[in-house]
Amino acid sequence: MTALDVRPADLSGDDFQTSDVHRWVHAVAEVVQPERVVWCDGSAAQDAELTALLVEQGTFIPLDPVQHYHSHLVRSAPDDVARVEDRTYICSTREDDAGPTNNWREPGAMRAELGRVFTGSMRGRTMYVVPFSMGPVGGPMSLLGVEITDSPYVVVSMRVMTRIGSGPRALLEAGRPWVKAVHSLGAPLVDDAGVRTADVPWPSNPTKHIAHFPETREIWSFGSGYGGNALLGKKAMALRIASAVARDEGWLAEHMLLIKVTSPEGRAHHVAAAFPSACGKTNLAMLRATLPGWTVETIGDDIVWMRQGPDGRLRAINPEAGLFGVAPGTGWSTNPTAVEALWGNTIYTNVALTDDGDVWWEGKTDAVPEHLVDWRGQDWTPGSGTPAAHPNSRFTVPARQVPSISPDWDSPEGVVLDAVLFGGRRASNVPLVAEARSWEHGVFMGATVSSEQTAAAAESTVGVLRRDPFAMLPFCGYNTADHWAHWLRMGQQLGERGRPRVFAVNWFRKGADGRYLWPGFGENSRVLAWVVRRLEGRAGAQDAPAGLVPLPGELELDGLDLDERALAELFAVDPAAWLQEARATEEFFDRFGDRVPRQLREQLADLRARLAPAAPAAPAAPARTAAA
Ligand code: GTP
Ligand code: SPV
Ligand code: MN
Repeated sequence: MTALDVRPADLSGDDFQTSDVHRWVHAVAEVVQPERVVWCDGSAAQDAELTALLVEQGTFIPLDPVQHYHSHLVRSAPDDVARVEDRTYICSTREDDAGPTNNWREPGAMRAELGRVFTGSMRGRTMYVVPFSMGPVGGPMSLLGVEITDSPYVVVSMRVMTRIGSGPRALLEAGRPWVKAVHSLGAPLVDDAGVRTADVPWPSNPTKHIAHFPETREIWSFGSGYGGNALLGKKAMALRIASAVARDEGWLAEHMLLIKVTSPEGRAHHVAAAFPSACGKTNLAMLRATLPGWTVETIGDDIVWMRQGPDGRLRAINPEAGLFGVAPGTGWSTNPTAVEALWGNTIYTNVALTDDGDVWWEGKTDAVPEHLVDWRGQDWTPGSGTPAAHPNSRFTVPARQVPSISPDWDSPEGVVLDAVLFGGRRASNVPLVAEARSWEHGVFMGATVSSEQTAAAAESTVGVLRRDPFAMLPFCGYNTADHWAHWLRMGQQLGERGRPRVFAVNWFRKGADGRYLWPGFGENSRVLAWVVRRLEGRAGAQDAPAGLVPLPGELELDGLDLDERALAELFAVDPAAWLQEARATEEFFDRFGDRVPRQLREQLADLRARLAPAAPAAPAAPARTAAA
């Protein structure tokens, strides 16, 4: 058997520039042996056909059409509910180029293994060919891809999440560069003996491989139909492959949201923020400001591509066209904008079904329904003792349905980026907000992001603190220490005038009673307002170990029910805990050996010096009322 011999000679090596999509599709089909091949044109008619097929085979449960226009519920297999980080590989030629935080596989060995599992993997199924664009079709910052998949659920989801069909197809056939992505559920309907088996609503395979070849810009995903494992335009291409392309070409592909913040004076600023999975990107992206006069518009909620523009400033786009948002915790009281976006054309995965054909998840409403069918299809009552919706249940919805979407959200040239925020779930230590003292300090802030784990990864231990540099731990397609060096280089390339200012934020600090100190959600507008005032040179700051924190009175807290003690705790510095954190950072850096940029070691030394007993005492917490 030939191990994945599907790279025609003219497509190998660095030469992904010349495309021969038809030859490639033909070559893949020879390996996976589908019953038929269907090219996806992105049309509403084809979408309707696939939707009808999904309903017919029991994958899609149609929701009540009055409450939910053209919307469906899907229940995945119970063992296929999140990204599988321990089955996700970076297959660079050199192990060092994947680095210690990625699973590395030697490309030849991986191809042999993939050849084994992909051979005949689509027998009895339809092979769909989905040409797509990440970013507006033909835009200067966009990239093309082709996903081959045997999952109609993936096709209809890709139609929401990316721009698919004849537009991208015309461009790649005209010879534009493109990324190759092959996805198979690994559940052929016809076995080696030619015997046919019945299909199931959510086919998958207990063995999963999500393999990336950054050097040939290829993705091979086997065995899972879920989210980032299967919608290959998203994490696989727009982050893992794109980050490696961006390193080579001098731009950035990051796990960030992107918003436009407008001050009461009508001045607009663009802010990107990197938070780990299920740590509040979608919520901040759709924030409804509680602070009078401020507005936030949505541009993106998960991925941002950034490039230096002709004017020298950093420009940013959201390469996606839809949202694959965490359902639990998204409700009228926390994120009404997201709830409004879900008026129709929505695919819900692993949420609960109400008795009247509506969907429900923990946190959607304060009142808990008396009876539900849970995400596994079983009867559920409030006394069941298990969540009705899976903690990583998601909604898939077109970005244009978000009421707060910015008119610039799909501008091909992107928006000028003014600030970058880094954050995570941190019950202790990390203050509500701090500005970086320099670009190098900002990169240090990004490199030292850590966060209590969420259900977004299948094998995560929820709540355990883990290092998640730049919120890219599972998404960086190359050595993470090289990613830090790349950010330092980008700062040089952009210069003082071109680069955004950098801040660290933390909405998740807890008091001794275990409750969040900061109300979060819409109230985060108060932090955004301080960030914007800093950009405008209108807000003061004082030095603290974490960075520059608001001067007393400069964080606008009027109308907020936050007591003095909570405010002090939000900015409190425990030098012993910080020194321990510095030790942990050193150990983390040591994993990367001499690839850690000198500037980051210097930042760590500087942090330690600031924490040393001889250093001046920690600054006063921002006071409640404005300093006269
Ligand atoms: P991915 O799509 O996985 O990359 O994640 P995301 O960062 O977009 O996650 P999302 O915004 O959907 O995060 C959802 C979770 O964060 C929910 O449990 C929310 O309740 C919680 N959350 C979001 N914003 C806040 C906040 O300001 N404060 C608190 N305490 N929780 C928040
Ligand atoms: C994440 O886990 O960060 C997501 C969801 O955005 S997935 O696309 O499944 O990776
Ligand atoms: Mn994400």
